[in-house]
Amino acid sequence: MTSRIRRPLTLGAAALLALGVAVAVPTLADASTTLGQHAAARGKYFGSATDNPELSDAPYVSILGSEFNQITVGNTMKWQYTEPTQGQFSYGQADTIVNLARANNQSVRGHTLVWHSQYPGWVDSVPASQLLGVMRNHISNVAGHFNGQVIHWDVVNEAFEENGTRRQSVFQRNIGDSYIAEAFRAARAADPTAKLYYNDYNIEGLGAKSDAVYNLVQSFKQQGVPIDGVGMQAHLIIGQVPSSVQQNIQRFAALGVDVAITELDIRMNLPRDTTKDTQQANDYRTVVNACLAVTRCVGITVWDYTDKYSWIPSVFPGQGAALPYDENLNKKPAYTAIHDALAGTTTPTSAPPTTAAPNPGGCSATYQVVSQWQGGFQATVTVRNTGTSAVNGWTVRWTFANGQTVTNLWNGVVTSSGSAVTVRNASYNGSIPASGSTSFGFLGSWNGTNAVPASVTCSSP
Ligand code: 9MR
Repeated sequence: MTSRIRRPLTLGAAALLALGVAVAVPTLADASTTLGQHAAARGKYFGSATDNPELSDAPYVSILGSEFNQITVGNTMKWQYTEPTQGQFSYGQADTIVNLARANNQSVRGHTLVWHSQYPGWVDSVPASQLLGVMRNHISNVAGHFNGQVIHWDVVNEAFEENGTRRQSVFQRNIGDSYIAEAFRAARAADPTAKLYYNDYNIEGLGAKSDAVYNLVQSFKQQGVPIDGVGMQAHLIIGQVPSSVQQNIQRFAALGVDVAITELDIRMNLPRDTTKDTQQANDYRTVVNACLAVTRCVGITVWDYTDKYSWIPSVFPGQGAALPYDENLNKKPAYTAIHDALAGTTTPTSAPPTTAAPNPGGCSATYQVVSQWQGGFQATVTVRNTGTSAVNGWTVRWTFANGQTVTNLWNGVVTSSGSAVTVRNASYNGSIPASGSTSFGFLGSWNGTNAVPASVTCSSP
């Protein structure tokens, strides 16, 4: 198992080194390996949004610069900031963040060129017949300015209602349905290197709004409109991660576009408690694993990384604590879940791996979930000879607490009775020398919670 996990980490580090980026080669035991490093080792990024006012907070900036390998400019690339007066462009604040990201070897997602919110009031006064030209000019200037400096553009943001109809924004009303395609064409002309994304919320799972975006992407592909990706914002609520998120990412990928999780946060009713934190950690893990499972899911961005600077409490009173660091910049269980999922060493948050005390029979068993996805998981159980002489035959027992079942087991013989599981050695691995070990693995099903069994015992005759 060790080599299985180390190999991609080493490759990822080598890839970064080839790009001239100094990284410490991560090791399995290295809990200090950053989210960005682990993501890079999986061929993806793990990033954070940030905003200019926060950059005077030195401890915040330190973590922002070290833990993540991608940055999204949370506000100051928006029309309101970049063209506050018609024809007068202003990039100082966005440049500050882009330059900081470059200094930290972080890629940048551009956010956002055309949105029904956070645009200056003068846009509402543009005669309808002129708005297409005004929109093209805005895109041309902004995407032109950042040409070569952003990996993605969220070209159009939030153009659909929940029922899948077009949102009646000033652009929709005055330009018509074609404004989205026109925006993408203008963005491609201004920056041929950036991948061009459509970005929206509540499209993480299957549903009417996701279908509308799917149909848009499909029609753009058929018509040759330049679109490269779909951004799923993922402003989620604990316990309510759509069960279809991986399937949904996969269907977009099958259309020939990339997918990014662009604004991830998972809010809860305040105050925090251990149960909510555990649920949140499981939910973050679910989202990260869904992205990891689809090659074309290129990365994940949290919508800022600390509860100190989250937008949630101001918009959803009584809710918050949505991010992987608390307001004192301490890591929460959600951080550990993200970290372990990216590292490929998923450890359930609900309980640490359980090691039974050595028993008179001279063996012990360690149960570990090595990966987990919606409805399924894979676990490895390591059986150790804790005695001073060889073990000949062993039996491992545990009881599932949350209704899990074993669906397929290898390197052992399983019998189940309700939630009680008994695994005996296979014909070829019953014999374990003193201080030696063997292991068996299995695939299981779960629903809701997948806690590690409280007690895993081993006995030998
Ligand atoms: O994080 C942004 C916050 O600081 C702004 O006040 C807010 C204004 O609407 O926009 C926030 O970011 C939004 C993003 O640009 C688009 N998706 C929803 C995000 C949260 O509102």
